[in-house]
Amino acid sequence: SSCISGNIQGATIVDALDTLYIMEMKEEFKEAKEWVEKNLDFNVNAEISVFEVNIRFVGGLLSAYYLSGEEIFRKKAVELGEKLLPAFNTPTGIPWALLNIKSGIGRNWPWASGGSSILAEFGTLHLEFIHLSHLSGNPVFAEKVMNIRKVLNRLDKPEGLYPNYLNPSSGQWGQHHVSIGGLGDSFYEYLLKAWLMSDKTDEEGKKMYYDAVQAIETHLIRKSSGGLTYIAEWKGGLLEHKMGHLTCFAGGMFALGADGAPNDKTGHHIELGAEIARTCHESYDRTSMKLGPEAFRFDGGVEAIATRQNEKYYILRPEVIETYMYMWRLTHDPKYRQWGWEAVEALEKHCRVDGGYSGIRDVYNSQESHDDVQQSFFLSETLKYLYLLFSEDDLLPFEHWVFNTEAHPLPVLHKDDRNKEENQK
Ligand code: DMJ
Repeated sequence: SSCISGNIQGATIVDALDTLYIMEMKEEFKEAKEWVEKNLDFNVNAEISVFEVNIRFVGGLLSAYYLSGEEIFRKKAVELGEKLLPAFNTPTGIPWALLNIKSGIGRNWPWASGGSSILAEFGTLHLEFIHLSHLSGNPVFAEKVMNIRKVLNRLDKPEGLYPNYLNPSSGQWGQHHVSIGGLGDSFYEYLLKAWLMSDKTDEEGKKMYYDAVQAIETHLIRKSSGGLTYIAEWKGGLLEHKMGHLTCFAGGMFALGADGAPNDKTGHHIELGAEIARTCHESYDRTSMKLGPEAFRFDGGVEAIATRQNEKYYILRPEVIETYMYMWRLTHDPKYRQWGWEAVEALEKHCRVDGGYSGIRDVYNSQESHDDVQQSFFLSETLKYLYLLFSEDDLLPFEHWVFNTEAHPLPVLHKDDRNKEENQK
C-alpha cells in the first residue's frame, strides 16, 4: 500500500555495542561492528520516533565511538544526527515527535494533547546533540537544543512545574499534566546531566534542574501512611497517587545530583534517593515474582502494589536496577547489591527463555506468561547497570562519564581539554 514505511534496523545490535565493549566481549563486539559497517542504513523510507532513535541509535553509536575510537561509529552517529535535523523545522524549533527520514516531514503523536510535542522526547536530545557538535565541528546540533531551553525559559510554569505537553506551533503548553515517569522523566535527567557533562559549566542546566526538583518535592513527592516515599502524578493541580516503574529512575537521579544541591541539601537529596530506592524495592518485593510492575499505587488501602490488570506487566525495564547502581556507587551501602542480586535471580528464574530473555505479563501470578519480547534496553541498560553494580567504581567513573537515558556512557567535556582544543585551532 502507499503507506508502507520501514524502520531503521539493528536497534538491539547498536544498543548493545557499548555493553559488549565494557564486558570485554571482543569477538561479539567485532561482529557487531562489522554488521554496522555493512548493514546499518539510514537511507530508508521510515517514519521514526526522533527521541527513540536519538537515545538508542545516536547514543549507542556515540558511546561505541568514545569507548573504541573506531571512526565508523563517529561517522554513522553524525550521519544519523543530520537525518534528524528536519524535525526541528517548526515555528518554535521545538521538534516534532515523529519524522519521516526520507521525506523530512514531521508530525506529532495523534494522541498527544492538542498537537503537542512531549517534554520527555524533545527534552532528551541535549547530551547527544552537544556531542554531535563536538565531534562534527558543526554547531547546528548544539544550537537546536539550546533553543529548546530558550523556549522553555520564556514560558510561565504552573507552580514551577513543567507540563508534559508543549505545542510546537504556538509555543504554549498543552494539558497541565506533570510526571517524573513516562512523558516527563528524562527531561529532568538531562538537565542535571547536561550540567555534569559540561564539567559543571552549564549554569543554566544546573539552575533549571534544582528549581524543578524543588517544585517536584513541594507538589509531587508524598509519604504513604506505611512510611514509603513516592512520586505522584499531577493533573491540573490534582494528584494521582500512582508511581510508574519508569519513575523509579529518579532515586538515582536525586543521588547523582546531591553533590551540587544548593542550600546544604546534599544529605537531603541522597536521603530522597535512598527512600525512592526503598519504595521501588518494595514494589518488587510485594509481587510473587520479585520483579516490579509497570505502575503501582498508593490509594484504596494499597501501598506499592499494582491494582489494575494492565499495570501488572514487567518488560525487562532497568530503572530500579539503575537506581540501585547509583545508590551503591554514592553510598556503598551493601543492601543495594543485595537488592540487585534479588533482581538477577528473579530475571534468571522467570524471564530466561530459549534464545534470550522475555517480558512477563503479570508479576503477581506465580505462573509466568511470557510476552516473547526482549526490549533492546535490556542489553543496553538492565544488564549494563547490573554489571556496573557489581564492578569497582573505577569502571566508567562518574567524574569522567555521564550515562544517556539509554545507559550509553558519554564523556564529560572537561574544561581543560576544551581550552586545549580551542588553542589548537
Ligand atoms: C529506555 O528506552 C530509556 O530508559 C527511556 O528513558 C525510558 N524507557 C526505556 C526503559 O524503560
